[in-house]
Amino acid sequence: MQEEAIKKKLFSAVQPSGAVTIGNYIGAIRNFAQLQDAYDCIYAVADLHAITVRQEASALRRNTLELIALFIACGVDPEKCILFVQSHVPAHCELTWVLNTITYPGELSRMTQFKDKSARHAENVNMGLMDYPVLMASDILLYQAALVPVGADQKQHLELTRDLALRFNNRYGDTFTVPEPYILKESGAKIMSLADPSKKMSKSDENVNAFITMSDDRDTVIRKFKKAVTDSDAEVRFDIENKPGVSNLLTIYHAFTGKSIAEAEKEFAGKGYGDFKLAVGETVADALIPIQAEKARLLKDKDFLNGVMKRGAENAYRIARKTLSKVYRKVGFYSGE
Ligand code: AQP
Repeated sequence: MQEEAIKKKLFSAVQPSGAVTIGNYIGAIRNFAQLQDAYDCIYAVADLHAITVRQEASALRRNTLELIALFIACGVDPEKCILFVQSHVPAHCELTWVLNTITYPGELSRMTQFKDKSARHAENVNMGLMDYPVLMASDILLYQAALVPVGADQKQHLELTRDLALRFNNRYGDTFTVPEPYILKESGAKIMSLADPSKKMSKSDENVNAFITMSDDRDTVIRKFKKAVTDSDAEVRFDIENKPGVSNLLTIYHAFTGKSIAEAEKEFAGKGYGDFKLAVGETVADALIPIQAEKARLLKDKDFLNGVMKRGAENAYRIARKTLSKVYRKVGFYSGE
């Protein structure tokens, strides 16, 4: 008898909350293609998450389409993975409601991201922002994902997902797979702001010099790297504590060249920060060009992208519906059948 190996399910998502940065790319998107042969991958454009921070409607629509194109341009193959837009599968909101009833406000108000984003968007601290981790738990649990590739910044949310899965399973019987973090081999999966290396690089940063977007042109990339905050000595050395700016640039250089940090330190030994920043800028700019060209080509074929999204949502819904029916049965919703 022929045995077919059952692949583990892996889920990840990116918000269309702005132009995607090289932080999102290094920490998430570029790994997605590498994982698609070994795992059953489900990737979403998390537009429901994005509106927890105010978005302009037309920009959100454009960013959603662009993000689908970017995933594919970065090697995600819609024939191998499920690639879809979160709001196209209503089960995400439906499961969130049920999970809300086993989540305590204290555990949500303690979340670092909630505290950070509340401080950054003080004029719009809404319930959705607080409930963000429960929606994220629903994303993962709906697909019975065993693995979730997470950057350092999302570990706390994954912990909550595991707590909610266990809590639900204990109360209602075995329902959800309890997911494990998929720790990426790359060290330094967290890329910091170019303007303030104590903060993570974020696409919603108000200072455009703080991040490099995947669509920045060559001159812009180089200009932003030239402006990157470093320190007052002149040694290119990896030391997060004392030289966070230089260490961040070395991490980016390592991510785009595959050279080890030690090799990079050697390469720039005795050279000034000017040369170093220029080399990092040129390397990143060169690496972005083919991705940008492929994305532009895909964006010209909207029918193709719409087809990918439609098929993705149908396939996602097929899996999500099974989990949701099970949940509804367990909590006691009358099915009418
Ligand atoms: N700076 C980063 N370094 C490494 N990985 C990062 N990720 C985000 N920023 C970095 C990873 O990207 C994935 C998708 O993130 P997201 O868009 O869903 O939300 P986020 O983490 O909140 O990303 P941003 O850029 O900071 O968005 P905004 O500004 O809208 O909040 C995740 O896997 C994340 O780990």
